[in-house]
Amino acid sequence: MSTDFCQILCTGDVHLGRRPSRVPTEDDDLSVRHIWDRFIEAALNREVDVVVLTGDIVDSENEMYEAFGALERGVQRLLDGGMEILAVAGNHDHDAFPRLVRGIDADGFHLLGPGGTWEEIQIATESGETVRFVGWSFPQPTVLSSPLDDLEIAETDEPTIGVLHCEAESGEGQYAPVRRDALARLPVDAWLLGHIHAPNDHREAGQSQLYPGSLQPLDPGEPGTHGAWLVEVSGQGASAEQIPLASLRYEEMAVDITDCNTGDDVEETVLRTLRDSAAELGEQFPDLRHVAHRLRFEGRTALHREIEETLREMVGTVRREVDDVSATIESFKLDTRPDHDLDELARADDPPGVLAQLLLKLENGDVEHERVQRILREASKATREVHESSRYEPLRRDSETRDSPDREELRSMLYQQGLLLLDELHASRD
Ligand SMILES: [Mn+2]
Repeated sequence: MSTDFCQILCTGDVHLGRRPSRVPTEDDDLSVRHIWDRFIEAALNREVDVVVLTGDIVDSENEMYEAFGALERGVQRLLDGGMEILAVAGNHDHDAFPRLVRGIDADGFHLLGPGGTWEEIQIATESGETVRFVGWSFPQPTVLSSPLDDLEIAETDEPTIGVLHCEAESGEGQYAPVRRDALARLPVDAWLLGHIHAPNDHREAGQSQLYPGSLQPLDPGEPGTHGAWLVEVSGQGASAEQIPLASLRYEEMAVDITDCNTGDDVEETVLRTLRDSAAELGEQFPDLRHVAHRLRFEGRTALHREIEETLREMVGTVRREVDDVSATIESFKLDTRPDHDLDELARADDPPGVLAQLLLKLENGDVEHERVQRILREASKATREVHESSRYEPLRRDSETRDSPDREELRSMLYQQGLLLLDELHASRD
């Protein structure tokens, strides 16, 4: 019945050896290694023809020993199951991955294009058809030019799949930058890509350009559904479907607290939000075990100071369980608006009045005013110093904390801190 020539299970950016950030560390179900094992199971259970790995499978900076063991065992199981494995090396494993392939030295385990060259390989599948794969591997940690400059592919009748670890977008960057239209001009039915951790099944001029994304999300900058991708190749081209294998999900969510009158009300609202979220997502994704929430609070409230304290205590300590799924708060942001009448307060020249004048300017985005300019400059200098401190170097590997806050983030941080200060001034006057 099926007209498929070839079934491929694809993943990339596994980063074996890294730990997902801001989740309970004692929980082995959330480890990358655990989801890697799940990926191997999925390939075996589905009896796919080929497993494609799009680079950065191991993270050479961390725990190499653990990563190597898990990778080696997984590859061996796939080979024993009669599967072909095609891989390219990424910027993080340009050195480690080729070494591993040489160590295993099996006919079914192919590293495509070692040392920054292009390589073509034909795979004959059980249906008797052949599929052509072309691939290129990172030779060093950074590559400033497009690998496509050295690629020539002959036209053929066979379906062709390209495998590449690269930055596909504008054609600029340090990690093998390529333009999407340049990818689309080549006689390739589907590109299986690596490097960008957000899953994206992009179509360019009818060609599939799939970023499978990280197998298990690694930090809050990788929200949404993650997992492997099942790619089916036929005479008509290729189609891709995500298999949500990840046990972890980072979820951003808005919570309106306009109707909350006390800190206890807020706590109750948050707990209910976590419970509902765990229940709903757990039902939708059977492999899910943990949801780390980033909560954004909205609405009008006079409870700023109290909410801030309540929430600080809840982050990292509160845990709600529904069936197999637990829910925590990874961080929160207050986008609430004050119950104070800022316009009214701003008419006075006492400390709350001066603060209210400033808050109104921040709120209206009137950042050209001299005093606002000065405060933004000082805040920018202070945050940059902290950000550039060598002490926090490890945090710069986290996509969340890689860049120091931009002007808009600073404006919003100052606004919220100003509201807290206003509450404080009111409390001390009362
Ligand atoms: Mn990469």
